[in-house]
Amino acid sequence: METKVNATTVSLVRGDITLEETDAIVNAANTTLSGGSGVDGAIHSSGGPAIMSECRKIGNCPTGHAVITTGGALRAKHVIHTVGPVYKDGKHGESSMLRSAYLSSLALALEKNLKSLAFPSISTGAYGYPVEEASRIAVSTVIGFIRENDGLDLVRFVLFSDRDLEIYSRALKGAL
Ligand code: AR6
Repeated sequence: METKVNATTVSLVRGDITLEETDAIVNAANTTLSGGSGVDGAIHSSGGPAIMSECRKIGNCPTGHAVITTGGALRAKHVIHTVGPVYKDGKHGESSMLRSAYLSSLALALEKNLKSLAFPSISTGAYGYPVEEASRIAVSTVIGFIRENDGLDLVRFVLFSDRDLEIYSRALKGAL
């Protein structure tokens, strides 16, 4: 699914984010930037040690914030590492933290003059965020940001399953 918001294309695809050729891909990292499973593991194993070496120099990233490194051996030139919330019961500020993770990543992309960005479904794997609610937050945050800010040509969500793609497609239709 693909749509245009102002001058920015918003697209949803099913796939592996490590194969994306956008200027940056976003990593669903943890606060220590020390690697892990899921998207984080896939990005470090495909991108090689240059990414971890920059992560070590940066040191850490609080929940809801974002930092940028090289893309190493990836097709994307950069990786934006953000940290989504661990989902407890929805009453511990999870939604605002998730929104903040998306906003910080988008703001960093603009600041670095990047034109295209690919997001995974942040927090909905190991961190347990229910995907329906997370998809609505993800999509509405991205659309709100690009309505307010020019400069990005493409924002893509790369979903790992048909089910997630369907859920994000519903969220996108609902947000337009
Ligand atoms: N491409 C796109 N999506 C993927 C890929 C991939 N290659 N691999 C997994 N997904 P997760 P989180 C999907 O767990 O919930 C790590 O250990 C996956 O199916 O990667 O934010 C970090 O170090 C799910 O839909 O991220 C942190 O400790 C989504 O990406 C913690 O996990 C997010 O799942 C972060 O947990």
